Amino acid sequence: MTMIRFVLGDQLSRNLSSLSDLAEGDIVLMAEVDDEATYVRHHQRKIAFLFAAMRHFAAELEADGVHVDYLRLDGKRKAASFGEALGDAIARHKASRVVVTEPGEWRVLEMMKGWEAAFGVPVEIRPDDRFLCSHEAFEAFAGDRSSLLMEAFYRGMRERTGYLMGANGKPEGGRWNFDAENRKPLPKRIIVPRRPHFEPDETTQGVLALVARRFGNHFGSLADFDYPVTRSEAKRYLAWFADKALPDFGAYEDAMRQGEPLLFHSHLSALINCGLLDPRECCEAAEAAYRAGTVPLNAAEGFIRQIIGWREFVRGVYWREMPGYGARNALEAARPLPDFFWTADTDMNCLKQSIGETAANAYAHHIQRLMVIGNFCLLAGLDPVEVQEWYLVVYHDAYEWVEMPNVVGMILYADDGVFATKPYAASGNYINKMSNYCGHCRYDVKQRIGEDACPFNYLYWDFIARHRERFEDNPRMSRTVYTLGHMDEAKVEAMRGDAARFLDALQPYRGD
Ligand code: FAD
Ligand code: DLZ
Ligand code: SF4
Repeated sequence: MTMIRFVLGDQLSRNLSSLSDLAEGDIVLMAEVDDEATYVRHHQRKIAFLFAAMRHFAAELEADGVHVDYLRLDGKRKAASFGEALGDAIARHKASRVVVTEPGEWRVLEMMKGWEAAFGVPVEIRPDDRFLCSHEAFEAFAGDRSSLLMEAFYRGMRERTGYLMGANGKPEGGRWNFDAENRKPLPKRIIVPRRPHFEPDETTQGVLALVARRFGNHFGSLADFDYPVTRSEAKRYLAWFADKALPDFGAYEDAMRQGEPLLFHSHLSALINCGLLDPRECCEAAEAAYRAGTVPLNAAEGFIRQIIGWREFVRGVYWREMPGYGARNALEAARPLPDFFWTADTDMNCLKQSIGETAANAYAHHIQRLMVIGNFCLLAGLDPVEVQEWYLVVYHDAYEWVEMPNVVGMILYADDGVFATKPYAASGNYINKMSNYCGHCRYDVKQRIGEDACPFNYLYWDFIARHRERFEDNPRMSRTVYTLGHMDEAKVEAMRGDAARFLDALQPYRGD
């Protein structure tokens, strides 16, 4: 009666539901498979991070006496896909039962559902209880509503978890949300804390060489890889964040600065999403720092909201709206992704910096993803399917459950407002207020028309004009539509002419 417990690359948690009753004689199967690295051509750094984390996780299980059957991409025994890895392992070990934890993507869940019939053994798919909100709890929250508010969901999560709750059942500090104290531009003189480095050990170096060899033609760079790849490194990084960066996380959460890709952000998403950190322990570290008086409430609350609020919420939206969510295109956007998304070769400095940092680090922080790159995708009317693939490829924390709602719902409004009350559209003014990018740009953020005008300005008004009918009755957009209606007609014509010329000149990407 051999049992196989198949653990995927984003399930590297000892408290995983599929490992909860691990017994002697059981086999833990893990597999580096070509299909997962290439069904979209993931950033080299993302593949390296995940393979290094998988190999270390397997080694730690083995050190604890667990029998791990680990297939390396460059090993003697290998498999091209999850199905092949499992089928071969069932035959090899004469296994009579398989246990898995549900995956983070619909595509993989569909595969899993076919395994029982394909391999003739029972396959038990267990819930992923590393998330704090189960599918059932999310359904109970969402009911049959056609639009969902994250803030309402978040309040429920605060009550359920007890995080930052006062003894009287009221939220700590008397308010649920302290964003009024956040969203500040960065003062000129502020010291950004230096990050700890995690030197690649022999295992990680082996993975880096493998990825360079096999996926060297994928997007991005492997240079100076120093991200945590083990549970203990991840815990050290969390402790460093809670101590050194979290105190200023809230205030400067929306700020951007050239040459500072991380500022006060946690840089923990990839570690949480692959299972090396538990979302609960991240919230508990933030709350403990607040209770100890080393972190202000606006910072601790803002951070906890991102995790038990946004992170859990978008996961709920993904599973509720699938299948079919990825095909939504309410604004009928169809323009191909321009080549500079893969090269960072553009005169628009904010995009050049944000995409360049994405290539270097497989990371950009939320405001770069949302208000620079995402804003451009929205205003330029880029094809939602191409935009989704780009975001899934380039970020080391990207899995469909989290990437898709952020792209389809948050940046593109392609779902017609399942959870965004209005599109996150902004002109250059916003970027100028929150960053120093414009000071280094060939365009002039103050101009709306002409050769030197910031493209975000004319693209913004062109977007409003294109979608005026859809948005004129939206209470959060009607003032903007009204302003457009009262602008000088010749000015609007000129901006729309500039927008058309700019968009026509965009070159789609043509190959490697
Ligand atoms: P911090 O700024 O330190 O925030 C703390 C944590 O909150 C993050 O680690 C993350 O776990 C969570 N979080 C914050 N915002 C969100 C959000 N909107 N959705 C889900 N979790 C959130 N996040 C991913 O983990 N994977 C993705 O593929 C991804 N794609 C995105 C695509 C777009 C278009 C946008 C606008 C956002 C996307 N995000 C994604 C959300 C967010 O940008 C990243 O989680 C964040 O930038 C990661 O950096 P950090 O760990 O430093 O986050
Ligand atoms: C992202 C990824 C990559 C690149 N490679 C592997 C792999 O070789 N083996 C593996 O188990 N998981 C990998 N992953 C993560 C999976 O794509 C992820 O588990 C599914 O998308 C479900 O979320
Ligand atoms: Fe970006 Fe416009 Fe500023 Fe240039 S001027 S950095 S394009 S917002």
